[in-house]
Amino acid sequence: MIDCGFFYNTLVESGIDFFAGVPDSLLKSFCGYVSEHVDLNNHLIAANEGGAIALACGHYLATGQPGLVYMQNSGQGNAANPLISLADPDVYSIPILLLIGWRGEPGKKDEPQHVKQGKITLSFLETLDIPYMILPDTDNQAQQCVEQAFKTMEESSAPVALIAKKEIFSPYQMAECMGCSSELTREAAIKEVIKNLDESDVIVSTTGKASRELYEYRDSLGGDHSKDFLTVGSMGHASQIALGIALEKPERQVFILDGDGAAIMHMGAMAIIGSKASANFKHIILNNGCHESVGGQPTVGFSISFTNIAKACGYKIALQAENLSEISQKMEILKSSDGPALLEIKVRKGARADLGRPKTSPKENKAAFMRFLAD
Ligand SMILES: Cc1ncc(C[n+]2csc(CCOP(=O)(O)OP(=O)(O)O)c2C)c(N)n1
Repeated sequence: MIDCGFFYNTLVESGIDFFAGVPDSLLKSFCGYVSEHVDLNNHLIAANEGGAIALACGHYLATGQPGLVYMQNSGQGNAANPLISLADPDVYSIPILLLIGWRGEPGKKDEPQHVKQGKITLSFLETLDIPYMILPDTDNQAQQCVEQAFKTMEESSAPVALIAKKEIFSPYQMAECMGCSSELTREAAIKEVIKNLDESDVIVSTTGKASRELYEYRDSLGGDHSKDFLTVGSMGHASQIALGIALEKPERQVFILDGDGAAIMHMGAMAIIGSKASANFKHIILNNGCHESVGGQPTVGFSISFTNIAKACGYKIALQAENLSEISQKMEILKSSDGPALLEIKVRKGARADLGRPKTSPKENKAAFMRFLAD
């Protein structure tokens, strides 16, 4: 295993003084270490991976120094455009060191949404002509690997990638982040939302543990998952999936259970939602101020106003709740008012340690959901 502090120092000694990225479960320890050791001007948790690439490009333009961009391989798609049309040697030729967590590595068991991305992680980089190295699992070898990556990056003045396999970094425990005084858990908030829904209502739920909690709650109620579409991958796109449904099914209320990190990742979605007078569209953001599903690294969720953003985008109403009785009260208003409507629920960080994963496949989920919608 590689010690996070050692790896961080190796990067700094090589000349990295700027970090940007979107956290990943495989990079949890490293991301946590960076969050606690780099000041806020030199470490930005970006809205999405494309934004992280652009931030590192800006840093390079201003300083002549390459930045480090970390991401889960799920973010390669978001990063592709600025890698191809900004940093690429055929365009501005900007060096960036990429650190990519390899979910779905062939031969290792992982969730369905990671399998394809895992298979194409390396060939994707090859297609983009980005040289890569798979991080070896000792400190000294990792140091040599970083030195080699720097040499290649300096010679080409272009991005170079380091690939991190599962459990490559030794555990690093981040201190609890402050911010939300709420006692309410995301899971309890989800249960309260479901309790307040009508029989015909459907839900599109966001990437990460929120969907897993929703799935387990439905299991505990008898196992009918047909009203829920679980957005297991495609982080940040759940609200547009919901809008696509809402526009075609005006007789049904369509609820989206979003995360603050996911909502911020593709926040432009809110402008499009607000531009459609979709009376049946009901957006719920479970705001815990962090990317809880992948380690709890902070988002800017607690320093922005989702309700003001929603109103400015054209949502008809935007409400807030912080406890169970407020949720039940605001859900009544949400259901009886014309949308697009928003309810932001402030929840605390954390999840059950024994939280399971969906036992049915995405295709089974899709088929059941479509049958329910067609009824
Ligand atoms: C494009 C992309 N980048 C990163 C990830 C890894 N990832 C999965 S869940 C998650 C955190 C989601 O945070 P938030 O929406 O705030 O929900 P929370 O986990 O806090 O409930 C991240 C970063 C991903 N799945 N897809």
